Amino acid sequence: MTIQMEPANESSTGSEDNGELEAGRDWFHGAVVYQIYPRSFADSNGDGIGDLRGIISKLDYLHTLGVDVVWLSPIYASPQDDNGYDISDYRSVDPIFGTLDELQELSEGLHKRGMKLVMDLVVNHTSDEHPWFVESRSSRDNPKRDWYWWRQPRDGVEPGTPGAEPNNWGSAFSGPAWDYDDATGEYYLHLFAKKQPDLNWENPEVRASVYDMMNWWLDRGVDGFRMDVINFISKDTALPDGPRGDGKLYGDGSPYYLSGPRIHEFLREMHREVFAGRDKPLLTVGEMPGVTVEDAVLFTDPERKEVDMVFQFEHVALDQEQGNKWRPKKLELTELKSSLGRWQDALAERGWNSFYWGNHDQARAVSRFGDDGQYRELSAKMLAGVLHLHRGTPYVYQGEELGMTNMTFGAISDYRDIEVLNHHREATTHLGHTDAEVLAALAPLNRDNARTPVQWDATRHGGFTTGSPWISVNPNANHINAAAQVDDPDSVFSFYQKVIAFRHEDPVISDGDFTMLLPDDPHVYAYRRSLPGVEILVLANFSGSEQTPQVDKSWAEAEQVLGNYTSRPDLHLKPWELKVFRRLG
Ligand code: TEU
Ligand code: CA
Repeated sequence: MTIQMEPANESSTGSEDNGELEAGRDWFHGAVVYQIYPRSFADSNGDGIGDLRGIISKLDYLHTLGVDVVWLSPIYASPQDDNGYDISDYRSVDPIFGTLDELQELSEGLHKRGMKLVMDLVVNHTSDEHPWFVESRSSRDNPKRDWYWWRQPRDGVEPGTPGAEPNNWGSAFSGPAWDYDDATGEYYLHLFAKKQPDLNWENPEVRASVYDMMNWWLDRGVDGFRMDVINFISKDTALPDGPRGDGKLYGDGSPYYLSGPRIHEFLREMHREVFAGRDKPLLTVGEMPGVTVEDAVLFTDPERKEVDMVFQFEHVALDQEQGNKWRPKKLELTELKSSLGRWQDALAERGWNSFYWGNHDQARAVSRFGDDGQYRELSAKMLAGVLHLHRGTPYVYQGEELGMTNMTFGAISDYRDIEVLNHHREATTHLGHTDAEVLAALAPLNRDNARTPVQWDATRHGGFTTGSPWISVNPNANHINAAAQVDDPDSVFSFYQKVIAFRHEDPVISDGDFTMLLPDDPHVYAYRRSLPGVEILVLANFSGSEQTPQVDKSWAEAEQVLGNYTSRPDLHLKPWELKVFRRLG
């Protein structure tokens, strides 16, 4: 079966100027992307798991919000060990989510409303249940043996016992990055879960098969890909031991696979084999944990033909000791500004930024960067403004537009995420921590915070399901929900509508220059955007106390075009206030 897509009707989303873009200005400069994590979005059949039919029922909601693109986290056939990031068939839809026909309907429904569909591409690894891996593990001389990373046990150590792994790398989900396979007496590499063996991109057949699959999806009308950990696909084939940090059981292999030796070559080859010559506007975004600004410029320089933009992780590592999410610490606003400002500057001439506060792997934006108590609505709106008015393509993670918060889980049995469950087991059994200590440490930044279901209304389970949800719904769904917000002009949702429309309508937002102001102010995030003849000032208070930022006083006379309080013609900021001024000249 084929998914026949209609041409996108741009006229309804505010991106109607797409046809008239100046040369060199890419369409996605003016676009906003919305991420759907299908398992937690909307359940249509009462089995407690979100599905495609559920998404289809919310297309008008997305259209009302005004987003241009939907990025759909994986819906492919999968044993669901990592909620679909472990794929066993790239060309089919997992029955828990629906059917290929329903995906076609979703795609057509988006296109009809002027939105695009971007699929998740998970090709650093497959599921261990993918036929490629089933074959690969079947014998040492199977033709697909070399499609994955198989290595001999370490000399002199009993195979299958601790220390016999081919190197000391740890997996992102605790334990070693190697699993011993009795049948053939070798280990395979898995940078993530055991059920996520890494594909060997050195093998040209692997690359050709991936490109083939990508072309199959594009031919069926999808509009691009978000590429999972795509900067991990090229590994140093010597697979050397990595440095061992304090209190760590395993070594860090990332120096040998992060933006590895052939990464740019692989992405350029992918571009040539998959994207080149396709004339409709597509979107490619590479998820790249640990990517440096220098490399990001190379990845996103349009002339190099690699990807349109990358997700970088610097600003979501600032609230942790040494980037360890299980050791949270207070975020310093000055560090956040210096980090995001550096990315703005580095990609000003060449390349393009993406911007996000949250996704399915991160804490909820308002709980993390704002104040999810007394100032929840104000700070959620402020954060929306600060993020979306930067130079770069903004991403909204489902529920963020409602100001959804982190979840308070009780016991470890309330969690579902493999990363959390594995870490809890390792920390309590091998690192000597108590259950209470581990639960306290993982509360603020664990991934399940983002995975509680979208809160649609105040009915049972937040209107997400009529059955029993696969993960608890946040009890605050009784007052934080879509039904209460969509028609309320003062809601967080309505504020998101405004900032999204702002990008669509004002070229100074989509394409203006960026200048960070007041880098040393510990409470105020301030920046200017400008094009010849017009400039915008963004002032945002990241604190619960009043602030008077030291910016050019003449701005007080400019028109205030956006704010989260009633506008006042001055430069003072109330708690968590956002003020945006615009002037000509
Ligand atoms: O995430 C990649 C990644 O490195 C992390 O953000 C990871 O989720 C973890 O939080 C590290 O602490 C991508 C996907 O977004 C994630 O959901 C998958 O679990 C992972 O790849 C493996 O496919
Ligand atoms: Ca369902």
